[in-house]
Amino acid sequence: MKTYFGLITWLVTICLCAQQNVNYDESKVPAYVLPDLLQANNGEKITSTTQWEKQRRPELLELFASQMYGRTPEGKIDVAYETVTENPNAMNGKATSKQVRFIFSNGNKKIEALLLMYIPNKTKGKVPVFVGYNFKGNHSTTLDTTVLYSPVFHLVKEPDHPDWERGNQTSRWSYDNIINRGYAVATMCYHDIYPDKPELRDHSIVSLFEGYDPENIAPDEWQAIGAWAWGSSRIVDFLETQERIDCDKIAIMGHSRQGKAALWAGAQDERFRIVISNDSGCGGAALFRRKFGETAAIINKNFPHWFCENFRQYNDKEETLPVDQHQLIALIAPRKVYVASAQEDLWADPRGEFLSAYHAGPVYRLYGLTAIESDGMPDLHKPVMGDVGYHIRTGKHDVTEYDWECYLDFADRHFKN
Ligand code: GTR
Repeated sequence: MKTYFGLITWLVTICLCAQQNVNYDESKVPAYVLPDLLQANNGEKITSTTQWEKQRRPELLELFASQMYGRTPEGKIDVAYETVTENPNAMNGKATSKQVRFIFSNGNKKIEALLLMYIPNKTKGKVPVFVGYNFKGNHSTTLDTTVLYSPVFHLVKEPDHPDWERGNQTSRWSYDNIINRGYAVATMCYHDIYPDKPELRDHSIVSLFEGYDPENIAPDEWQAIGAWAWGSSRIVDFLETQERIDCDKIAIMGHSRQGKAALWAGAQDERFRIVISNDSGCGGAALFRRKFGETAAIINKNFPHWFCENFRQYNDKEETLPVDQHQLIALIAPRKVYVASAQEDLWADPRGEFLSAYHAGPVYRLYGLTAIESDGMPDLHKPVMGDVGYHIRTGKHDVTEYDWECYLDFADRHFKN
């Protein structure tokens, strides 16, 4: 069954690429000039971290908000937490599990989400934590039968799709390894925050905010990626209430569309001390100007509910974007950032993902931190781990045990010294 679905996904991707004229040829990458990280809009050179923080960083945040991901509303909505289960003997006694219902409300309407946490028992006191969304429900990340289904399961589940079955995404969540190495983990199904279909916007948390009008969307209004980023910050708000969690050591890990959201969350919310992008590709770590693999036009067509409307004006005109993705990565400085690619994941443009991490370097150097030194890609399975990290592994678009090993090593380096 799984192989059958794998084959279908592969065929669909091939057909989409053929239809959409996708470039996979490095020699056809156009010559491009990246927008300058360290030159302010008024032409001034940025030479200090103060100037970066006061002048250039806010300018770039504004551009990403108004031109790409949409603006995160400043208003707040109420969030209540209800602990649904707590088990001190989860994972054969190695961990304490917790399931917590988040109830978002604006007074008239409520939306619920479900957080699943595992906290190591062996380590006493506060522990660092990985935050990350799962794609198919908390129950898909583990065989633990006490783990509940996502509140929007009935709305988003593809009928008979094996990935939605209990435990079918366990390979993407190295819970054993994470717990053994002394980290907690907190995950939520991303559909709980914004069910990933344009027609389900009314079921998203976006619909709770003041001014929400499904018939009238402002060109810079936030969409799904903005909402997912917002939701991960709400997970952090909750973690701040948890006595076992070390809130100075929060990492966020996002895969693919969630890698895009993780980078945007990390750019906006400085409580994320490590930001990890796993195969995030177009609209995530990959440089738009390379036009390699998925492009702005393709992503806006296939996922019209991910980016703000303003972003559509850059379809087939990436060179006119006032930003590129190295600047998104630089917004995370001086906090740590890690970008990962997979060799066969050409759709996500591994080289473009690497180059973004590389070109974020000038801002890390401004802080006296270690950036990626060379624009030559590291060999397969040879991670680079300074303050900016990168690896490329063999295989497909996925999150693997190997990826987690690297993220844990990177976190050890920055959280345990
Ligand atoms: C693809 C999309 C990518 C990536 C991926 C995923 O279909 O084109 O941008 O986000 O989905 O999230 O798995």
